[in-house]
Amino acid sequence: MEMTQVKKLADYVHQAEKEKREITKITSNLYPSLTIDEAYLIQEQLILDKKNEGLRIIGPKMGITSKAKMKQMNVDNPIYGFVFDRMVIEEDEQISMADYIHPKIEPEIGFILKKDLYGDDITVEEVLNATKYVFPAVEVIDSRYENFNFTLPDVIADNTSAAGAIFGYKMSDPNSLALDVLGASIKINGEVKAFGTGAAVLGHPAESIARLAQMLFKKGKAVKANEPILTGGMTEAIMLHAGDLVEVDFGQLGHLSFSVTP
Ligand code: 0L1
Ligand code: MG
Repeated sequence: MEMTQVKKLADYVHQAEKEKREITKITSNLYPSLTIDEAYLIQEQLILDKKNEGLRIIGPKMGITSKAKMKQMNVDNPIYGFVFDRMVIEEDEQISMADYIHPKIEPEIGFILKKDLYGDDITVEEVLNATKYVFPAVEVIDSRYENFNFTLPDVIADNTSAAGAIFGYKMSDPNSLALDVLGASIKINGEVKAFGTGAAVLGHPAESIARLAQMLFKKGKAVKANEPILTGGMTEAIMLHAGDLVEVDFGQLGHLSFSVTP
């Protein structure tokens, strides 16, 4: 793919994100043959463009980490993107629908490493030994594509729908909790909308970090210490609406709640 095309497509999704407007997926007409490698080139250009506008990466996020989602998209591997500073929502803030196109939320287990992880054969045990803290988190995803309708390369180019993140303040020792059997529920206006466990994330959320290390290793990069990492949704993503009071309960890991304004 020509660099001019990479830049054009990065700008296509970037403008849609800034203007909070839906676009047709890249593979519909603009570039039907888009491959995964080309999609990551577009994502890298998008990241560069955001940095040139003064935004800063806070940490990586994993996507398509559940068997159900992989089956739905007919893929075997998860994908990654990045959370930027402007996407971070403080624990006690409200979420405004006006900041998004059609936001959905996912409960996720966040990790902070105490040392970089670099390699393509890192084990769950090695990830846990390298982990400083785990914490409750909620990711806001807001695909820039109409009706969340995309192929895998489309969503990679769109920075894996990254749009917002609430990082809970409560930090836990990763070895004090069984992260695969830990549950998370989403209640909206008092009604349970979704429930899942850490095992929904590639069998164990630490495996998600191992897979992130594997993918970054191919690019000569490490999973960095001291950055919050979103490991992937423990439940299906739930659509937000103005007026929602959202309560996300992660049991021993903690609890997050927020309201949604127009
Ligand atoms: O974080 C995620 O798992 C979402 C990845 C992109 C898929 C989507 O937007 O539903
Ligand atoms: Mg997610």
